[in-house]
Parts: sequence; C-alpha cells; structure tokens
Amino acid sequence: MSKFIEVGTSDAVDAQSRLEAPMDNAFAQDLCAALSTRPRAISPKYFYDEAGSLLFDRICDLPEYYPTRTELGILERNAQDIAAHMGPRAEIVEFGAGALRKVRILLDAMDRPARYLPIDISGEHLSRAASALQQDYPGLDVQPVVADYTQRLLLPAPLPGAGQRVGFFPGSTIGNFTPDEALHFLQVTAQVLRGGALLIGADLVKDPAVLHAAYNDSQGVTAAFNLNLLARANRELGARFVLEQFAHSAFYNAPRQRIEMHLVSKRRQMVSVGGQCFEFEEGETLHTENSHKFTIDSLRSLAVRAGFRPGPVWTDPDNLFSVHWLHAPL
Ligand code: AVI
Repeated sequence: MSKFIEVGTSDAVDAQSRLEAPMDNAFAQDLCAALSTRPRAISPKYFYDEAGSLLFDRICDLPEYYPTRTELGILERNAQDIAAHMGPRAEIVEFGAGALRKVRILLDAMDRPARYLPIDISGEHLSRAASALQQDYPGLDVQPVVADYTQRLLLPAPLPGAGQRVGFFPGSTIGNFTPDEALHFLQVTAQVLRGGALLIGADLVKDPAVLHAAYNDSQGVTAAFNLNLLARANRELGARFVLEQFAHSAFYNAPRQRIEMHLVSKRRQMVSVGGQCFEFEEGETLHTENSHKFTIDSLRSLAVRAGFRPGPVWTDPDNLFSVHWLHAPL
C-alpha cells in the first residue's frame, strides 16, 4: 500500500472518533448532505486542507501530470507578449493564492507592475504567499484579500497612476467548477475586472490515455489526494471512514469532456459522520471531483457568454493546454 494512503487509518480514526463532529461546520453539513443523496457528490473544495494542499503540490510535479509544467512553459515562452498586453503599471488580481511560481513569470516580464492582489479563502496560506512575494519584489504593493472569490468581491480601488487591472486564474481551476459555476465565476470576474482583462489557463481536450495517466499516477499521489477527503473527515469531524475500504477511481467521461474522480466502496459497509450512519453498497461511489477539459472555442464561447471579448490564446506545441487573454467589458 502507498504510504500516502495511511493518513487517518485505524489509530487516527480511534483517536479522532472521540471528537464530536461540529455539525455547524460547512464541511460536516455538505458531507452529510452528499451522503444522504443519490448519486453521492461533494465539492472538490474540501480536498484542500493542509495535507491535501501538500498532496496537490506533489501532483503538480508528477511526470504524468502535464498541466502544471505545460502552463509554466507557455507562460515562460510568451511572457514578453503577455506583458505587452498588460501594459505599464498593471495590477494583477490572482484568484487563489497559488504556489506563486506562475505569477513571478509575469511580474519578471512586466513593465513596473504596480500591485499584486492575491485572493484566497485561507488567510494563513495567503499571508505566507504574500510575504514571500513581498520580500522578492520590495517595490511591489502586495495586498492579500481574504475572500471567497466565487462570490461577489469587493477589491481595493486601483492605485493612483496604476495601469489596467488584470485577473489571473491559472491551472485550469475553472475546470473544477460545474458549467453553471464556471459561467457565474466568469460573470462576477468580468464585473470585478471592468475595463481590464483576465488571463486564464484552461486544460484542453486530448487523447483520453494522456488524461487517464494524469489522474491515475503510478506513485499513487492522486489516489492519496482523493482519499484525503475521507482522512480529513476523520480528523476534523470525528468521522469513521476506514480508508482501506475505499478505492480511488478516475476516468474520462467523453460526452461531458471531463475527468471524474470518485471514491468507490470496496464492499458493503456502514460509515458514521457526526453521529449519523450511512450505508455504502459494494461499488457505490462518492463523486469527489470533475475536471472539465475545453477546446479553445468552448472556453472562448463561455467567456463571451459571461461578457468578455476574447483576445489572443497561447498554447504549447502539443496542444495540451491553453492560456487565454480575455478583455473585460467596460
Ligand atoms: C486544481 N485542479 C485544476 C486539478 C485538476 O487537474 O483538475 C486538481 C486535481 N485533481 C486531481 N489531480 C489534480
């Protein structure tokens, strides 16, 4: 068994099961709601506790997981061109405080960037990311914003003399939204960035074998990332999932152009969350993530529906990934 999958197995479950699950907690409520409906599905946002974020960082470095390095390559090769579209003294608004590798490529190519506004729901992650960047770019005004960027946002007024405001949403995180959520996110973003632009990364439809390998890596890191959802429920909610009784499943749903990740019950079993018991049949699944893939046209038409005007698109030589410049309405 992979060492990753040992997180939250029997000892930890016993220790944690003494805890009362806080049912006023959104994770507890959403997990119980997911387990009470059929088909069972929960938002992928619950992957990203401390352990899940570390596992995701490891996914980004896996040989099979092409999106991160491909997008980095696109940004590096086209940094000057992208910076020219941004113009002088631009402000970058990043949706989610990422690992900062990507925004540095932009900042290094830009003409006197004025301000960097990373938005993230996790204050801790955000302040770590912001201070790391501030140290390396002392002249840059770094203003972290703790907020849920999928909701309506209030951002600080532009700095006097600043250039255009450019949103940055790399990594194809847009693919983890439902189609309705993706449209809603782009509509809200179009308003927030009025008169500016959005630079967004979108993973492309491709050979299903390449996709399958990316979400079923040989080291089992993606499996551990998926199973961490149950480990997290054990740690935080005193749930009693036995991780060995669930298997990672990831497959390409071609008609819907998305990778689906599920946790499959290996046998008939009862699980307990917050004092409530739920039954799983053998083979029954909890659907944990969708990762939608786009064509250049499908991403651009979604953006148009949200009010953007599509600009240039940058891709890699193998057409694995795309980075789009979208003009926000005035
Ligand atoms: C964050 N997001 C874009 C990743 C993806 O590819 O959908 C999350 C992920 N899930 C499994 N591997 C990576």
